[in-house]
Amino acid sequence: MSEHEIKFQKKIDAEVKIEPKDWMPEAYRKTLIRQMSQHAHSEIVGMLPEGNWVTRAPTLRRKLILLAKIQDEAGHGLYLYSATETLGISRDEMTNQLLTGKAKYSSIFNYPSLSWADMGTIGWLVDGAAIMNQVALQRTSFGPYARAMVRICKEESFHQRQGYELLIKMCQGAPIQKQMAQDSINRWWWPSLMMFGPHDADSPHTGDSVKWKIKRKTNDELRQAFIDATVPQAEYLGLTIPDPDLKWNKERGHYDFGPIDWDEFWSVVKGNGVCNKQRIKDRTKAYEDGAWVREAASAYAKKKKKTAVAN
Ligand code: BYC
Repeated sequence: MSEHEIKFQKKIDAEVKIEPKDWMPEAYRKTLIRQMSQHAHSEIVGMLPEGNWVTRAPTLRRKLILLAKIQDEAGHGLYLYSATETLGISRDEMTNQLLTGKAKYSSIFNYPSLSWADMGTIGWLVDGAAIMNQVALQRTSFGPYARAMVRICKEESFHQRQGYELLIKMCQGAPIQKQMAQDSINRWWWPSLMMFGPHDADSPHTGDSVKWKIKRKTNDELRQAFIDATVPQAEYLGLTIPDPDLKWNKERGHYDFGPIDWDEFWSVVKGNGVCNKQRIKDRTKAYEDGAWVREAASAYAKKKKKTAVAN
């Protein structure tokens, strides 16, 4: 280990945040750029399954809530892109990596949103899983990432609650509404568990990320905490989690659960999910349609700079 590396690790161990201009190992910077840009892309791509239902929200109140949530996701993407830029990568480069398939985004957003109940389930399970991961990230070692997560977590908890409230209403409604909610959980439960990433034994990045305190908890620890918190919520709704092996284990003090289909996970991550192609097509179109806004904004910034210099 070099002297720089020893000093860096000492700082991490003493819980001192690493800031953009501090010395950091190249591998730390690379891991952060990879994880944070993947996180930002997930927020932006994550707007698409919900955008699908804005025009079909059943009431004005529900439409307003959904729109507010989707706008929040755009904001999260922006905080995260800005925080990642402090590591020396440009927003254009990150967008290019997403659109050319070089950068990943969360597997969950390659599943289709087929019914209105999915708007509740995405809030409850998908945002619920996201919060479980993001609460830990508020204490991540890189300052700009940790600070961005504080605000994101506050907004995510509103998202989770609005989803759960939507499902409470559906479960108290007509039998067909409750059936829609059940069908929705049947489709989203396992993909939500996959959001936490592969088992720790198969996770190549966890070792370094835990050492550098980028990750405060491992994939399996967070997945277990999510299951433990969510099962009683499903019981309250009167819905069944689609896992015959799910059972409280008194000795462990946790729920045991069935095997996750990792072949499905890797197939989706590699681009073969139901919606992968459509998601990238939609993001590419949005990027191209927005070109005139970027051009106008930089022309305006240039003009302002010129005027400031002249004065
Ligand atoms: N999907 O060594 P591992 C939201 C990849 S959005 C796709 O465990 P790591 C919301 C991983 O990248 C919230 N790929 O990796 C928005 C790696 O591949 P590469 C999104 C996955 O990084 C709108 C390989 O598998 N949250 O809340 O240590 C509406 C090996 O994995 C996935 C975040 O992004 C996956 N699920 O741990 C509603 C949180 N899992 O890069 C809601 C920030 C793993 O070597 N990210 N891979 O090619 C993290 O905390 C970590 O990156 C992960 C993975 C826990 C996801």
